[in-house]
Amino acid sequence: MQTGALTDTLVLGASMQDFFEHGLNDAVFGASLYANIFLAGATLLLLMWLGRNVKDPRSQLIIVSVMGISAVSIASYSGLASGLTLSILEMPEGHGMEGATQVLETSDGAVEEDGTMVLWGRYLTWTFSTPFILLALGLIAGSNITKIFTAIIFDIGIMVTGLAAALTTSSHLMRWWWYALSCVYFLVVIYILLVEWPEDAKAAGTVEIFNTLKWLTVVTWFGYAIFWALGNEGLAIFETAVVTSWGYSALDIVAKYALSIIIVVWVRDNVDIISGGAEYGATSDAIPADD
Ligand code: RET
Repeated sequence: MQTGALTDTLVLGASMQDFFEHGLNDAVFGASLYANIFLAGATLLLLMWLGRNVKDPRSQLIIVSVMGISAVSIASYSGLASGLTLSILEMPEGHGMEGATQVLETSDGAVEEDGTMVLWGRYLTWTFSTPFILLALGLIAGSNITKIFTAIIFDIGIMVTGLAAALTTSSHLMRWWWYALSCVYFLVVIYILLVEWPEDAKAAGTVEIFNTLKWLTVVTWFGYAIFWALGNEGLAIFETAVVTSWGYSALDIVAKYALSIIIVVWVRDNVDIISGGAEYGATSDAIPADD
């Protein structure tokens, strides 16, 4: 914390350095971040190694896409660990964390701040990582560009409105309004995953692997939505940022790293299915003229 004649008399928010030190000094909280930096890095290297001999461009696109998930994840968790993308926010009237305080373990000792800790960098970076998941799933399902684009656009909508829900401190109702909006976008993505893409995957001959990936994705993605609602940003059933943070970190392990490894192992062994068919992934039945 900064000290000095003027600043001593002001109520200061926690500094970026305080958050950084808290991540180092609170082992349980810090582990939820640092473990994921390590896991994302290790997954990225493993995926590079697993996919090293794949030459088919369409299969490579799927592999590059899932590598993008871990690459974004490293940046995401680095943002949180460095103290750049988290804040202590005072929740509005009626919220379960109204009037809460948060203790940060800094190197100068414990510092108590009014508010609850919000790791908003997660929602920001999910905006960039989750489209990679959907691109890979859409390509595996052999879907067309229209459906893939629709899924990705609504997915970005989920994350941006989720970020708004997390950061709104003016009104309790408005927080849940953002949450509801995010859920509407979420249902569009779930519809594509559960109804549209399984049909496409049947035609593409990838229905078996697609179904595995689909359930892994749908179940974990519902987990994120439920965790937000129960955590310190929502109903505050889990009151501390540590439980909320670990919840998301644990979900990430399945939704990102396990999913990526399953995808690359499958693609590597099924390049012929992925690249098969002249109309594969086309948006219409039209066949380009060969003149
Ligand atoms: C929020 C809160 C608002 C309502 C909904 C949410 C859904 C989040 C999801 C997150 C998935 C994240 C993944 C990250 C991997 O990098 C934003 C929590 C519906 C589905 C898979």
